Amino acid sequence: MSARHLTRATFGIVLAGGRGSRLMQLTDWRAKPAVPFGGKFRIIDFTLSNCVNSGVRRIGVATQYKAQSLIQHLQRGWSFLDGRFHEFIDILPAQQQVSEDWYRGTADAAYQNLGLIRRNRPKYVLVLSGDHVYKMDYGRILLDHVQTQADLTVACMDVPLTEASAFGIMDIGHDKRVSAFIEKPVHPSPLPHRPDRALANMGVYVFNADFLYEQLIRDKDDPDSAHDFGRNVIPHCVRHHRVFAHSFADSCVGMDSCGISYWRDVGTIDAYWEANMELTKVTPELNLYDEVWPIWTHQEQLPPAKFVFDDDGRRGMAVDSLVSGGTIISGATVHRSLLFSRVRVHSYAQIEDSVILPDVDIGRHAKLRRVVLDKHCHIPENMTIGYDAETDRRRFHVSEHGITLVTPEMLGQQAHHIIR
Ligand code: ADQ
Ligand code: ADP
Repeated sequence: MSARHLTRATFGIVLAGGRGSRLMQLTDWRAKPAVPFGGKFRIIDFTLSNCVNSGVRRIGVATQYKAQSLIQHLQRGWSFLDGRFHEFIDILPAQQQVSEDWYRGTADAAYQNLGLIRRNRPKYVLVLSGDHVYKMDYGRILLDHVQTQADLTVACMDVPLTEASAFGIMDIGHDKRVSAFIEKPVHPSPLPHRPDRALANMGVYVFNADFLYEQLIRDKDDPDSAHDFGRNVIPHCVRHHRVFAHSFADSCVGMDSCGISYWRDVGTIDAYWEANMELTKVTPELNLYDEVWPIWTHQEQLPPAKFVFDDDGRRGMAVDSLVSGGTIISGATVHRSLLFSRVRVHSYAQIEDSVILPDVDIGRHAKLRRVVLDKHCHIPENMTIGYDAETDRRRFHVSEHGITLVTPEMLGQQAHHIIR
């Protein structure tokens, strides 16, 4: 059977209800999957693009926490799938449809939408997280899944042992059958031949559809379960059923030139800043220019980015930077930074190593270094951020590695969020 047949027989459910609280105030008003990334995308675009590019085009997105802007993004940017060809993205908000509860956990989010999944009669269900930035051809994990005759296949990659406690960690045999799985172990066990690495669950699961239904129905009545895939469903399946691992390295795409498997959690301000910064390198690991594997998103109709001399003849310029449509840099200098859409940078301002989200205005003589500026911030003239952590800490959030996060609220600028 070809990968194309398998992806067509698959329903994808994207879990997008988590808060992502380690992103601090960046997720005060939006769910983590809706956080802008890479100059013009939102985090969820990567998972959804993987689905669409792989040929998995029947998709449900389970939302819960602060879902308004996520839903808006999906409606505006992802409605191009054509129902006439049985292709769609359905938004699945927690709505107490089958019980009194909101989604109690990730498995419950799938359980509460069982009717909708079933109605589509898929052979396989692909369970995904909307939280990660990566490219993956899901056709390859589906092929593996069918070949090994698994009930469940879990995508995995090896991670440094020092970071392994943040993941579900598994042991596998020579045939790649998973023999043990522990969610976020305090003392993770290393890979047999690599004492410094451990095998991590990426949160990408392929279930035989009937098998998934049985597991979700069993789990929902288990009083000891938190109704979570990682904590409950996957460990149970590993103990009682045929669970196989699929190596991510075998299904990553679009990085042929460097051969590295790119996957980022971007779960903290530091990781978020770092992953954005990587894109300003001459040849980043994540190739956004890959025409074979485009990253789809909501495209606003905006004029091109503009760089102008100001009245004093100062050159407006940006180097080693990504600058989006509708942005104007006038008499200001920008280095190693990402400027999203509709940003204004005024004369004498200096921006370095920063991530500037849409609809931001940066006043004259402002100086920003290693800053993440949230949407709608207005930086007053002469303000300096990122040069003195002690001063910044009084008003803003300064991360462990010294990245300053600035939101409109921190600048005392709430009102225009609500009246737009
Ligand atoms: P975590 O990412 O910590 O670990 P979790 O917090 O459950 O697991 O989030 C998984 C996904 O579900 C995220 O995309 C999140 O947005 C979403 N989500 C969380 N709660 C939800 C809810 N109530 N309704 C809908 N969606 C919800 C998991 C696995 C680990 C694995 C890592 C890899 O459990 O074993 O190693 O992913 O990142
Ligand atoms: P994004 O589109 O990137 O998620 P927005 O700034 O548009 O970011 O905010 C997301 C949602 O949160 C919107 O519904 C917005 O109206 C709401 N919101 C943002 N800030 C506030 C605030 N201070 N008070 C009330 N609602 C807010």
